[in-house]
Amino acid sequence: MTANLDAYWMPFTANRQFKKAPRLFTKADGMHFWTDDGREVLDGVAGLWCVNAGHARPRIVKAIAEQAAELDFAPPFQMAHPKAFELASRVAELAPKGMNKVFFTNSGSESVETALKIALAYHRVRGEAHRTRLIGRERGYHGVNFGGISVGGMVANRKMFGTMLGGVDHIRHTHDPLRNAFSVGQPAHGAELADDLERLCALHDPSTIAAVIVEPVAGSTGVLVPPQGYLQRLRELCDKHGILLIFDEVITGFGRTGQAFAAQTFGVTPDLITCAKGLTNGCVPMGAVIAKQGIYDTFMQGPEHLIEFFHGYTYSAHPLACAAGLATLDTYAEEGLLTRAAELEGYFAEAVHSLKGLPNVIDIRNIGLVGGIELSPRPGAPTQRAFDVFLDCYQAGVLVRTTGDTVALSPPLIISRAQIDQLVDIVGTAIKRVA
Ligand code: PXG
Ligand code: PLP
Repeated sequence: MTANLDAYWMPFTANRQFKKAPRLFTKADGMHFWTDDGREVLDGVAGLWCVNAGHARPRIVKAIAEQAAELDFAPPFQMAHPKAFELASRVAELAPKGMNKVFFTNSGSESVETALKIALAYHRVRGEAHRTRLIGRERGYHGVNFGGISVGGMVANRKMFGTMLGGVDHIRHTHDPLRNAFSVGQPAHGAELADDLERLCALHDPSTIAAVIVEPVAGSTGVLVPPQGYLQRLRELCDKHGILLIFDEVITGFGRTGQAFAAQTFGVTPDLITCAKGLTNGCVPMGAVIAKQGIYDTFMQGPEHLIEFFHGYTYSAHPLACAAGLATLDTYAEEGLLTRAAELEGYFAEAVHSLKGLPNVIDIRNIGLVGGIELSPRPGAPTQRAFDVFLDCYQAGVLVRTTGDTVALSPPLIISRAQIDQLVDIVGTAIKRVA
């Protein structure tokens, strides 16, 4: 490692700690990374919940290289290129029935901002401009831009940034370890927590509320799986009150829960879906908002020569991202990856739940190919126990992710059963070692 580490201000990182003992990857292939000193590291989190087909997939690599040579950029406003339409059609085919309009962005955070703006503008175009309120959920993560942190519910991501958006409120989170600890799959208790939306409707009046945004499975906040019946109840209440329901599927999209989208896994269709990450297998930044036909149609009024929605990014539907996206969806289809998490769910659940009983393990949660192992915090030093597990795993050759005192696992969907065993074994050893 010869580079000077000074200039790079690292995101979501303890910069000074990192720069004293840097951890660098210089190569990746399939299920593995390699460090700058040549060690092989099993990828237990699909990079950052995004490399769903594994690393350096030949089809995707080739598509990006060829696209860069053929058409490096095309302006996305009042112009386009063929692959943008092709990818939108392919995403619409995978989405829940009736969700068939796709707006491209460059990240999950931008997808969230876009969805919130679509919701507000939609009501206004329909003549309900009084619906301006946005409702999120405690412990929600919706990226880091101002709309996303406003509807989000992670204190550390909010407290430094002033008043954020006005007119935002939050329903309660669903984490209930007293009733649900060590649930396998969806916990039994908590559907009634969706009724918290009625409290906000009573407080603000439903006619002021534009949209509710939730993650079907909350990822960044520690893998919170929706209680049985919870999402159905939320859908019913939104319908009853004319409120749009947005599912933030940035993590759950593209096969993580056993179907293309968690909406399909749980059998609940929202009005808007935000996605990113797995859309391009993490290879080129890209996100998208998928909308119901009726929402798009509502915008398509007024004179045809006028722009219907004043929103977009310089890099919306970037040719490299579209090429990567098409090759990614081909790879998922050829290898049956979008349903592989359903096939492996039982095996994976048994493996992660085998950690029950290890020192300090206070809860284990799972769905599809996502697992969360919650540890009791060290007295006076929250997050440090889990971070020590992360460091120990890294030394032992496995990459995991921690959030608070939860260790999160979300491996590429190509993982083998033997690799699941290896992953869980190393995590278990680390938990014992740092106890
Ligand atoms: N919504 C959800 C539900 C997400 O999980 C975003 C929005 C933002 O996406 P971008 O592409 O702007 O990062 C995310 C991203 C973690 C972790 O540690 C999770 C995310 C990002 C970084 C870290 O769990 N999720
Ligand atoms: N700031 C300035 C000065 C710009 O000109 C633009 C885009 O033209 C932006 C921000 C937004 O950039 P992007 O479209 O990449 O989000």
